Amino acid sequence: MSVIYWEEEIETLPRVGLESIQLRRLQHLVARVYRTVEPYRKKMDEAGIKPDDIKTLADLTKLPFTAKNDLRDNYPFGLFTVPLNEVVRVHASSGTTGKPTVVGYTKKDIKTWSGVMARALCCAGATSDDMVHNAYGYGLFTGGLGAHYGIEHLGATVIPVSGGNSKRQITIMKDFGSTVLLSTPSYALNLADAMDSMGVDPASLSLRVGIFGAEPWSENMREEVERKLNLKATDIYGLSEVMGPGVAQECLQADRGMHIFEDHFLPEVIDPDTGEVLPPGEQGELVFTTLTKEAFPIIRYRTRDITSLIYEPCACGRTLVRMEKVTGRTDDMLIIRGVNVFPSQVEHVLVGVEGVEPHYQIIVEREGNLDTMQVQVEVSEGLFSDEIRVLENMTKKIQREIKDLLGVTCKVKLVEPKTIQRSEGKAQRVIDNRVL
Ligand code: DLL
Repeated sequence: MSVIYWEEEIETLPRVGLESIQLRRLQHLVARVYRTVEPYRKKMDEAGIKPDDIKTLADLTKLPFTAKNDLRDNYPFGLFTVPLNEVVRVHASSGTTGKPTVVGYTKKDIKTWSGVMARALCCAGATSDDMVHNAYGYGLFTGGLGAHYGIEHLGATVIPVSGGNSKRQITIMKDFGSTVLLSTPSYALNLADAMDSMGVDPASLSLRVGIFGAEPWSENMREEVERKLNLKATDIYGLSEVMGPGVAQECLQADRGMHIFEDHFLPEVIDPDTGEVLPPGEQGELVFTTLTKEAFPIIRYRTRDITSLIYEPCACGRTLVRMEKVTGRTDDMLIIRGVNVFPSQVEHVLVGVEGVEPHYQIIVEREGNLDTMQVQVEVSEGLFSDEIRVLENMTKKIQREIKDLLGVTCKVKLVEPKTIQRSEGKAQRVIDNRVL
């Protein structure tokens, strides 16, 4: 299979060349941010660091971190570096508590974003010949519009279908001949269900590749999605604070990891407790510094996403570092009676069990001083109408496998097909009823 690059020269640049571009851009960025954004200047002054102190890439660690709170404290536009009349678009992420975080883009930022997104599409094997079904939500969420502009920039045809109305989506896929699907992995499964209920065989469609992201998903989930939709499922990563979709993307050649578009987004992995930078390969919290953004650049942003960096060469020829699949977030880690549990680990177990559907929710309660975890999961139609004994065995099997993998005892409740709430965007995997 031949590799398609969007910007071959930069994507395959030897690291020395790449690092010299990164350093130049970093120095320029730090100077500009120091000059134009009061809250950044204040933090740097407090840390006793001036833009001129950034002499090598290693000096990045001298700069203070930026966290979600900094965005909230400066809501809505306090961290923008340009006047609002240069901002052509804003996006916002809702978050479950407090104020939303607001991000902005200049004309040039939109161009940069379309460029990295086109790169991501190419990385997944899409070309200008493709019919791209974009089922990420359009609106304040960066997924829909971010991907949309990248698809157009690539020269492919975009179907701006957004999320929801799954049956209509299947009809469109069939009639328009969609070849590439973009959606959250959980919504991809809803589309598979809709296909099934309409009696549409995925092999009769033209779908070839899926570009799924915006939420964590396990390897078992990948197999499930590939089987049910008859396509190759790839992972795309991004976050609004850094840009939106198109920060990193899996290629078709690597056996693991997403290439980070490091000429624009400079990654570090840190120990979330100490803030120390970890060596390549070690798992920790991902931190990003944007190198080219104008309206809303960000310095050492703590993403809370847990991953590690892979610097080994990739079979696709790209020299850009890869990040491992995100296993979870520092803030969605549940601590159940002292054991750290990520929803994605529970998913890994569930999706590997025959007869269980990939729709689940984890309910956490506090009984007395003890945290309890209940896993609710749908079982297939056939199994649900089976004898009680079969269901009991299944419950025990899941309980045992979770205990073996995670070391935590949980309750398992098998529920009827289609009873767990479906999402059109990001799935809500955890319901935390603890009053802490
Ligand atoms: O989710 C941007 C995006 C849209 C990425 C479409 C990919 C595709 P936010 O709403 O700001 O932006 O949420 C960002 O989502 O910090 C991760 O926790 C999570 N996330 C995004 N992509 C992945 C992924 C978009 N591939 C937050 N795997 C991030 C795991 C992901 N988690």
